[in-house]
Amino acid sequence: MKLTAGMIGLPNAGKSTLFNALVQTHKAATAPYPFCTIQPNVGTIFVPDQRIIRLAQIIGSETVHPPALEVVDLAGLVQGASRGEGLGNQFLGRIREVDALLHVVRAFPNPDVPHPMGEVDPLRDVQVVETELVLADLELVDRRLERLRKGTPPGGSKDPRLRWEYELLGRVRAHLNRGLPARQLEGSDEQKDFLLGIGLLTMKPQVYCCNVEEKDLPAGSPLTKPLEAFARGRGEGCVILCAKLEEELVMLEAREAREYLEALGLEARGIHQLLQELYRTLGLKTFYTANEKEARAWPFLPGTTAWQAAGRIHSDFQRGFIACECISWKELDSCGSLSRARELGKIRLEGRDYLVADGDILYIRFHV
Ligand SMILES: Nc1nc2c(ncn2[C@@H]2O[C@H](COP(=O)(O)OP(=O)(O)O)[C@@H](O)[C@H]2O)c(=O)[nH]1
Ligand SMILES: [Mg+2]
Repeated sequence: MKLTAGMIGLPNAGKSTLFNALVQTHKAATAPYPFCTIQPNVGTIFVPDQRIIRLAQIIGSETVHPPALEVVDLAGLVQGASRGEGLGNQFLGRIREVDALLHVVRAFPNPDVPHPMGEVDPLRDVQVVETELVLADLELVDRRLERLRKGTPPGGSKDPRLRWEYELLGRVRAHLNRGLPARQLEGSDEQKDFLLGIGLLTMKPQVYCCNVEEKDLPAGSPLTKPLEAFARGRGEGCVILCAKLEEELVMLEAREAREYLEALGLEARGIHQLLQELYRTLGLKTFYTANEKEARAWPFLPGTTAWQAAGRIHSDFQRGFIACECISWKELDSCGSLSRARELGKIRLEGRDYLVADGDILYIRFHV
């Protein structure tokens, strides 16, 4: 199971350009026409991770597999999508399937690329897209409330679970009606899980990605400030990058790319920051497995047990799970080798209910 980020934004925001940079291919066609992207493009993206490089060194692994996420380049959203405009409903259905949203926002002025709303205004664009998502969510909430009402006897339901749902949906409805995304509503974890589970689009964690002209790196421009302030106010991530530059960088050798970045006075690729922000927004942690053949990083959500982790690695590991040998990356790094760590008694033996921690290196003992 890979976690998936879906790219949303108005047509010509630079989604396909950024997608190409992220998956390091030229799979998605880019062009200055709305609806150039019709079939969603799916690709794998790797999150930069220093720990796995050191881990592979210590163990002597032949190959290295950094944490991987899946990214989907969705068709552009236009005003009226919730009423079926553009590729409307089909598009909104695709968003329901992803775990997080990468909201690409145009902040490059280039007059050769038409803007669907006439002029470049990042905050307004975000609000246009958000309004469509809010309207789609309102429709979904109304349908559910209608169903609940139909099944309810006069005087109200006696079932506490239905009353709970009814009350929660009523609160969400009022919140959405004020134009606000469902994820900004206060609530318990149980309520949040429920709202995610029924497929509310505005519940999905979101990272804003401001696509600027190269000259506006790394700090952004007067155009990006209102959106940055808006994201900050909500406690959401907003990354400034230039999709075109990112796309050029992936075509260069690593050394050339570094020199190019240095010449521009930049410390790192924008997509690295974007991926880290995405990881943080999803609340992801990483565990590792490593042998002579390969070192592999596994993104996971907090609350994952050793038994569940075993199942991620191989179904046999889970079926025949006996125990799990475990050492933190930090301990292994300071011991310098697995044998040394064993001598020092740093390798713990954990049972199936052990809660995996960020940076754990796991060796599953199993018998089938
Ligand atoms: N000047 C400039 N043009 C860009 C940038 N990113 C994308 N474009 C151009 O904008 C047009 C639309 O980009 P595309 O990635 O297809 O947008 P999408 O509709 O959101 O998928 C293409 O002609 C791109 O070359 C950028 O950062 N700067
Ligand atoms: Mg596109």
